[in-house]
Amino acid sequence: MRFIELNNEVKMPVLGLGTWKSSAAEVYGAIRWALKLGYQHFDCASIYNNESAIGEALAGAFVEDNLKREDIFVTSKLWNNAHKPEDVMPALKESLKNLRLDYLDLYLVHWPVAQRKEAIMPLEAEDMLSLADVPLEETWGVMEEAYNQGLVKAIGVSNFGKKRLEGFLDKVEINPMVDQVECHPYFPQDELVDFCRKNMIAVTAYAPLGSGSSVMMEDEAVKKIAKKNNVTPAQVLLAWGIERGLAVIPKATEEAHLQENLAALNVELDEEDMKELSGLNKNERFLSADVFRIGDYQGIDIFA
Ligand code: 1BO
Repeated sequence: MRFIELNNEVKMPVLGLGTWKSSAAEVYGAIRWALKLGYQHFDCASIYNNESAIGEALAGAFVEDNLKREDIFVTSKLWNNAHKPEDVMPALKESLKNLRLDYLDLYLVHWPVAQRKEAIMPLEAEDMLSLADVPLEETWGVMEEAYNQGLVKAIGVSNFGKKRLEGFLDKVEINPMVDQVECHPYFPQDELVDFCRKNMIAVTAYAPLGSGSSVMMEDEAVKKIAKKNNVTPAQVLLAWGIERGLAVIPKATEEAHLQENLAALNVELDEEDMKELSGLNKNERFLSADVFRIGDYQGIDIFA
């Protein structure tokens, strides 16, 4: 495995298993297979609604496969309805309980938006709470407490753009160690990646294969580079992210896909391949944040 060293010297494996949209039934088998294949990094979140099944799979592997806690890197994320300072610690503890762990390797603020506690997904304007009422730095203050208490080995954010990060760094005591954002050749986020590099914030790329869309894998340029290197289009897309110094967390549930994605660690793209892939930029996201664009968040650039 290859690692990215975070700004507090914690080592994050560059390739992890994404678990968003994996059902509880699917994710149990996926985690057990992934561990056998050599995956060490698991990207989870309370909103994915499958942390209990992941916890069961990890617990099984600790007992049956002699897995050691220190050999895996587990991320979870604070959901938007638990941003109020008094709700952060209980939400973290709930994830720890479901994952059956006594610490997380990384805990992220999932989105820079806040919702009412009762509103798991926002349905109406009143479900969204403005950031003036629930400031991100106050949420972060409790993330810092969790870090200082050793409940999490690293803390970070997700879906924070450059402008938001710039303002945030001025206000917080402990800088985020990671920003997890959508990133792939169609949406390379050069400016943000560059800013994070300069500020020692590691970037994890979600949706590195296109979040369920096959359009990037069917891109003629990607297919050509795959053929030239005798690898698959998915491996090209993942290797592109890794070569840029990012961590990538593709979702997979089937053994063949888990294996294919992991083997991207052995793919070496040359400068010409990298350049051609970077040239595919369409400034196009697969994931919009439209569901949150109601109430106070109407007309706001959530990804700023
Ligand atoms: C709603 C969850 C988005 C991916 O983490």
